[in-house]
Amino acid sequence: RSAGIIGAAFWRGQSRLGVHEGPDRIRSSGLLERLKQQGCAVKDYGNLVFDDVDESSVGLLKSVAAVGGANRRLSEAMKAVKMDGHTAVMLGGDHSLAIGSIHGHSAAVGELSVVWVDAHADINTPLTTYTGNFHGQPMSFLLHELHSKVPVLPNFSWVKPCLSAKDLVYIGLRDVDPAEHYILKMLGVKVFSISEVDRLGVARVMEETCDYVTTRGKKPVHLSYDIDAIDPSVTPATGTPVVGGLTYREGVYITEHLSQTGLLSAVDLVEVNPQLGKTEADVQSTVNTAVDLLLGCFRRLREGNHPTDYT
Ligand code: DIR
Ligand code: MN
Ligand code: MN
Ligand code: MN
Repeated sequence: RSAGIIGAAFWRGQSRLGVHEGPDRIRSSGLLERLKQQGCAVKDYGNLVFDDVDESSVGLLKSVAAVGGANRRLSEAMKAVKMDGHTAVMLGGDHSLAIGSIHGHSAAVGELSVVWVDAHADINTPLTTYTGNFHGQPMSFLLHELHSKVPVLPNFSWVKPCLSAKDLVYIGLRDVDPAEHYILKMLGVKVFSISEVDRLGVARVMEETCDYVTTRGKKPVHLSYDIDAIDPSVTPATGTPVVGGLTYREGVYITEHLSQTGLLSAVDLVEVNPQLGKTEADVQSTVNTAVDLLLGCFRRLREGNHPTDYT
């Protein structure tokens, strides 16, 4: 078991400065060392270098060509990391990067299941968005079912839908736009909103998530984790915090449980914005939680581990 880490210091999928500092802050909090300590081989592919492209808007849509171009690069990098045989880790950056991450993952391994942990559904199309931010839209580019709803955009012609709505599970939703809610219902997407976490408990939610995923064919799992899924009292340093989120323990449990299935093939950890903490303690709490979520993805158990647990 090995981790292949890609930094994607990209922020133009949303408007708040600082989210590009995520990858380096997460690294400097000891992610690589701690993965190695827990017996995981690590290869750091460094931070991607993105072309300087035209940052102009198309209608309401912000930085269209930049988002398309950055994701193209990420898709190629992700594919290469999977071809090298690692469990891929994409450190964002904003959540628009899931376009390239999931696209590249699927290009390497074929059909995927996606578990999307977020306060938001990020399933607006370029026509339903009212913010114009691409971090609220990545899923619309990835789903076969929404292909006909997505217009042609500069630097996006390389994106081919690679995911079926039945292979997507959401956990933690609590801020869903009306059009997004309509899309989720229309496509029959499996959603465990934060209310379901309240009602069922996180253990049952994860059992049902894994049952759902395994009955659909045990495809490799892509976990896309937006740090704003966690309650802002724990992870305040993020661009669009929403009250009433997952506890630290629920958040880590999700990663522990998925890791134990042996199906986890790639992870995104996005939307950590070190410039948005009011204090250094806010930033550290956010970054440390991000690190703990990633350690959980690589077989760390809070009860403790010993070397054979990791193999
Ligand atoms: C909103 C907010 N639904 C949008 N989305 C966020 O911009 O489309 N996603 N914050 O992470
Ligand atoms: Mn998100
Ligand atoms: Mn979010
Ligand atoms: Mn198709």
